[in-house]
Amino acid sequence: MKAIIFDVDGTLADTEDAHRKAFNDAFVKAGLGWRWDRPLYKKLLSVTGGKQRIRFYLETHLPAFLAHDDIDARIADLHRSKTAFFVERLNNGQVPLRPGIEDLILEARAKKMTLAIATTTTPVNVTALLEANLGADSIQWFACIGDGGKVPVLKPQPDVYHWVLAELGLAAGDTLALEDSRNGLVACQRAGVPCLIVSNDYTEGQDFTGALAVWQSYQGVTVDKLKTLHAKAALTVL
Ligand code: XBP
Ligand code: MG
Repeated sequence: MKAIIFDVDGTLADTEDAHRKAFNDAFVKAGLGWRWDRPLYKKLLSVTGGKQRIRFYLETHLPAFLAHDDIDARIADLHRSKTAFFVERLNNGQVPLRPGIEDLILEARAKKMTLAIATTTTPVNVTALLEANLGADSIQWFACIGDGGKVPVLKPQPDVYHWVLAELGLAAGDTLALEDSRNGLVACQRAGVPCLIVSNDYTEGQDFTGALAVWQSYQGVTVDKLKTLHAKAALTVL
């Protein structure tokens, strides 16, 4: 195991409720009567990417709205507004890292492991989350940051993992990805990247067949535990 690749949403932090509230803030600001509650948002999470998620909502709940000539621009405007509300929450310190994540990152850094990020979210969301929780320098701790701005096609397609592996110059099997969702797991599988799932309230109960393991928390997770898991997976493949 030469590198650990971190997903962001649901892995570094339980961000999805903050995303959900930011979408709702944007809908209110735009004078729309839409409101995404938790059960609805859980369903909408089947589609990654905020713009794609808004479109999916319209397709499934308000198909007539899609007939607007300027629908793409409307969705883009709504998403820009949502991102501003989300970043405001991050900057206000309202989105902490998942318990155990900071210790794991600091230990991995001390052990000179290569760290990377593979996410489908908007780039500014990643930098704001890292800066708010780990300090301004922390962006430099990651050898590369693959995000929704680097690749056009999001998870569950493997593009962001291919991009990260190419940047790192490593084979998929030499890395370990930390993910929280089925879409993340499938992206890993399609790229051949071994994947540990640490689930959360939004992703618990999804189909995680093929994950190296499914855990519920990062508390007590050490680099050695990850290496043991990774080594066992390599043996199984042989
Ligand atoms: C996370 C996502 C993201 C966020 C929204 O998926 O699907 O789209 O919910 O972010 P993953 P944006 O953890 O698998 O990367 O609104 O910035 O797209
Ligand atoms: Mg995730």
